[in-house]
Amino acid sequence: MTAQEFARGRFVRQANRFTDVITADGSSGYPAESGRYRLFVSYACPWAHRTLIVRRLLGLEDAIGVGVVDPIRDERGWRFPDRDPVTGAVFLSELYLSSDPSFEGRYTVPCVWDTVSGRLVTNDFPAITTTLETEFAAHHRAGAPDLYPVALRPEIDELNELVYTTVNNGVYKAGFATAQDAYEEAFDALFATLDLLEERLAGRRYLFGDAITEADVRLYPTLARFDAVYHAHFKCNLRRLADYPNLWAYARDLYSVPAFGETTDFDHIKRHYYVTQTAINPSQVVPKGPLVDWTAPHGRERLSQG
Ligand SMILES: N[C@@H](CCC(=O)N[C@@H](CS)C(=O)NCC(=O)O)C(=O)O
Repeated sequence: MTAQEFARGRFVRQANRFTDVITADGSSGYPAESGRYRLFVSYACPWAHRTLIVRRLLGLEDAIGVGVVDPIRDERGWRFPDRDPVTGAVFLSELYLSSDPSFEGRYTVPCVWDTVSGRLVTNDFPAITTTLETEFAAHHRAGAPDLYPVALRPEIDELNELVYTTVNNGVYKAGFATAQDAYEEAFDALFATLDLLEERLAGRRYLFGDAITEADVRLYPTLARFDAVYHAHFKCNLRRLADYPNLWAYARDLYSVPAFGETTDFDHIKRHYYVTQTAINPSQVVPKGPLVDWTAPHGRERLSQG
């Protein structure tokens, strides 16, 4: 983590460097063709987790290949367990630096590689899921859900903004704060939003009613990591996810959907955070708990009207 990422004890996320866009009509120079792009992810990373969920929900597995990095990262950045078979890279940094030799930021997942031009197209994580949802529509499986319905976009975007600021990134702001006031501010905002979401989910199965949307895709990765990592490692310990009846049942409901459950790897998640983030866990010891049953019945079918 570089020094400029902290401002008075506050964690500040770096700007995304690669922001080219893939379009259905190819007008950007990157047409949404099947088999052309490769998505690089870590199962540990919540931002990458979103992209895996959406790829699976929409049936884009054949259209977009995936390369998974090792969960443990050292100062050289993400590493592939074996040489990536498509690009030949051992470290993700090779792909960043061959795309832009002057790149000086962190080599982050998720990112998308274009096999035709042989360069990174984007590491702009909020844009990756919506690109899969909109520009890749021609490649969706038959009967794929509409995760980003046009009529709901303003409301979804608004909720996503709150969830990003206070929950998805809020846990990082709490965990990486090096000043008491910065930590407490992030902590208070995080639990205020969780309280709000707990209430919202009392009467609706998903955040926007009976159907899963982009809003659920963005909230879930943080919930999946909450009790296993954020509660202890990031000091987000006012309550556990398991202490919120609706949010906890909602998270298990989503987990029961293969696109969510089968992309959730608690081993990668725990080892990554506790072993890699040595500034806040110098011993690199990985906790054994918590004992959580993600497959317990969630009982939320009753909230669906259909
Ligand atoms: N691209 C964003 C979000 C993605 C992100 O933070 N990914 C993390 C993993 S969760 C990463 O790849 N970090 C690599 C590093 O810090 O070296 C960022 O740069 O902050």
